[in-house]
Amino acid sequence: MLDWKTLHKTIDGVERILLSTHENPDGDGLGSAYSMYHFLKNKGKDCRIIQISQLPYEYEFLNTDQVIETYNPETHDDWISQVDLALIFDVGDYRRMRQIGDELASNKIHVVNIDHHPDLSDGRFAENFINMDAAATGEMVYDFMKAGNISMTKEIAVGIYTGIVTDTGSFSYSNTNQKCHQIAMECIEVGVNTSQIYQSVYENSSKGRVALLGLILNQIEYNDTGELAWFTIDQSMMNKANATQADVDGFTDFVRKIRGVEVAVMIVEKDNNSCRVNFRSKGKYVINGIAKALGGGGHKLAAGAVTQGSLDEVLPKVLASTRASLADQNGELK
Ligand SMILES: [Mn+2]
Repeated sequence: MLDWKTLHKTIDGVERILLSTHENPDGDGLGSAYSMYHFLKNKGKDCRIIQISQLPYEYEFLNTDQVIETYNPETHDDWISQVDLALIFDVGDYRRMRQIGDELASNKIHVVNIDHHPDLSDGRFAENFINMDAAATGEMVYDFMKAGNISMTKEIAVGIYTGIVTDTGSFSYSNTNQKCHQIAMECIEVGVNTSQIYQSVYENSSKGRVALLGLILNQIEYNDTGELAWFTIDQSMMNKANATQADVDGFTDFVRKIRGVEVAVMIVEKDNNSCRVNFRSKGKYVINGIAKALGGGGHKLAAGAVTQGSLDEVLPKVLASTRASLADQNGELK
């Protein structure tokens, strides 16, 4: 059990608090920050959610009163330099805060990590609250509220519910457990509109996203056994579909749905010298070791990395290490 009471005490002793999450934020990081924001506002704290990326459209429903800000050095650095505390959600790696992390470090701010991923940035956080058994960071925020006897408000519940529903794929992935459903029940009791959140997150695809999906569907490749499926997205496809980096989120989950596919891999060309790689597994194979070897990390069945090199360089490297890992786990010769 994590010592959430200590965190409550830390918060009670300070005034100005920054909340943040990783670049390309998802429902868990944003929802967790949103819950905590409302808890802290209710306590009269001076707090802001500032994150590095453009807010994905499907999470605009969390942006009531424009509480989720995209980092801008000119308007934020002064405020950030004077915070007493920073609470970072779901980040996995300190570096995934980008310039916000640099600002916090150069101002020697006390930075607390709240996450269900292992921390890949050893020692960068002043304090770590890590629970790798939690289905979502939102579940940890729930535990934090319970430990402080905080009653759920609708706003706190909306954030927690969003974190859990997105990280469990709407209560479908193997990390879904009884507690997820129990928390969901509590959220519904205080008025969370679950179908509205579902529609915002899952029935809100941009036309660019659908056009890009159309381009990849004919390009999925498989290994001999059909257990491994992969596809790539280069810059020309992004341009043709008029898609953004955020539009590719979820494509790997989509390919994992194919019958017989155990592991799905997506490689997206970010620029001429770096690629984003995502791995999803149905459960037969653990894939975060492959992601870690590429400089990333994540969960056993959902992981990723941003790795140096052009798409032409990265693709064979990723396929070789994935094939080798699958063969190892199958006990076969490479
Ligand atoms: Mn998460």
